[in-house]
Amino acid sequence: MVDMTQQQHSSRLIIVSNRLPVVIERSDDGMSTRPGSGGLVTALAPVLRDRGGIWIGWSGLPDADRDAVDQVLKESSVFAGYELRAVSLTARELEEYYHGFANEILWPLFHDLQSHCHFDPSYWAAYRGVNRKFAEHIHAAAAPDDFIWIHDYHLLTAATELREMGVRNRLGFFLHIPFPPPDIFIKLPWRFQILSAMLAFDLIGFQTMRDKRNFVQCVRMLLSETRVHSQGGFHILNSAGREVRAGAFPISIDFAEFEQRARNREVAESAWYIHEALPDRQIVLGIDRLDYTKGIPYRLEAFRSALSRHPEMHEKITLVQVVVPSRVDIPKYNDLKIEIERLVGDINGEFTRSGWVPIHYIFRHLTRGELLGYYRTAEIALITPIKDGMNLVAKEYIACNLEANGVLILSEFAGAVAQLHRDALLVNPYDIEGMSDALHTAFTMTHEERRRRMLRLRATVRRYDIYRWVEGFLDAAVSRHLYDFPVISEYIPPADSPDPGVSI
Ligand code: GDG
Repeated sequence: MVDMTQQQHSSRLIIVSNRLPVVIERSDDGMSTRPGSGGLVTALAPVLRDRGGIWIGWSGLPDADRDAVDQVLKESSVFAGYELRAVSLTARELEEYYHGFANEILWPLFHDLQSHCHFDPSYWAAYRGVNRKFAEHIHAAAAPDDFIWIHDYHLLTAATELREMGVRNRLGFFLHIPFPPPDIFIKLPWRFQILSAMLAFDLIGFQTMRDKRNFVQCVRMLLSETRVHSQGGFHILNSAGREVRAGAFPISIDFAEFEQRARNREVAESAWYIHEALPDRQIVLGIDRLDYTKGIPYRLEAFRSALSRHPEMHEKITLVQVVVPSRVDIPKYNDLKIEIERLVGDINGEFTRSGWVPIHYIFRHLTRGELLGYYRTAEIALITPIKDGMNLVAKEYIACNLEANGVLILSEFAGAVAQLHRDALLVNPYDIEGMSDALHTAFTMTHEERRRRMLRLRATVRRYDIYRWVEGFLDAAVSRHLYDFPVISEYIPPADSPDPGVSI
């Protein structure tokens, strides 16, 4: 593998994402910034500093004063060690490109929820316009040798805009969310435009083989003049004299950092207090942003089913369900919140006994310390999205499970399943009784079995961490070799088992 840090830095790295990796705050004294959280920025920052680099993204403030934003970013750039450049968006652009096209069309469609889509034609024009705006900023910033790495579903058409502007740089793209199968993708009124725009990149990274396969099948079906073959783990697509490579690069976390922080005293104390308040019971942890892709209502029904079918679990198990507020001003999201709260109320009303409330429901953002405390102390993590690009919560739980006594129950439709399927308990997130069985299996699993599985899960996530992911993508962009990822064979539910979730 090419060590990017040892390359001579003639080629800078330009990262482009919808949001910048800093949060800009307004106050009476003007503007200030604080670092955003997340493994992506932690992993990319050293590479950006070393090679020289620029991060381009929206400032996070609609209709903001450009000069003031540029000034505050200039100061933060010195601190970050690489340059931060803002793309400014109007409130209207934000409404139509971000809330509209990205989050009312691409987000639900790419998570197989076409009935949630709102195919408003004005959103498409805004999406193209904002992608062009991003492209203009990239064009202005890039030198001919720079490698440009664009992230996620907000910017699918940026490369074609760049090519129209005459930009010849190598362009990489990584999709953080799933790519849907052809039957679903063809519902998109702008399916040809989106797909052909993607072919303006040189390297397209997906989270899993499943997503890469879906993309290739869509290209085969809709862009029949494109020739496709596979080579060295990539799919190579040839169209209009250009070659595009598609590969699977499962994203990960900074394992060492999570492990180390989970070990510190504040987290150990927080973990101790959580269990002290819930003595003699196993804690089942669910943590999700308020979103209909997370499968929260089915999960609550599964917990209800487990309590109904297995009375021996009463008073011995507590579900801590954290829901992080998100988009509550949108009616669909508020409806979901009401549904979750109704279910929690119903289940608690039915099963609560003196000294035991089966579901502890938290509707707020946890501090990092609280989050790690829950990760460290929960005996079971219940992660059941109906579809998810990867799901970093699963990997973070594993990294923080220092005692190696936790059980991971994981949806078959989370991208993380491709790497973790051997040692997690897999469930179909629509199968309430299957999930209820998996909860019982986890609850009764022996200490030895838990340990055996968790140690292997930890070894996998430790080995394939976020640094390896960054290195692998950049390596593939430069050297044309496939990233060595033996553990991401596509997960297919076993045909001979009627209930893969609990077959061990
Ligand atoms: C996309 C894809 C893909 C959550 N609650 C709290 C909190 N979190 C942090 C977790 C984790 C992150 O948020 C959520 O990570 P996910 O992987 O679930 O998803 P996203 O970043 O939203 O979205 C996803 C990912 O991109 C990466 O490619 O895995 O599939 O949808 O890091 O720790 N953090 C704190 N308090 C909380 O209450 N502090």
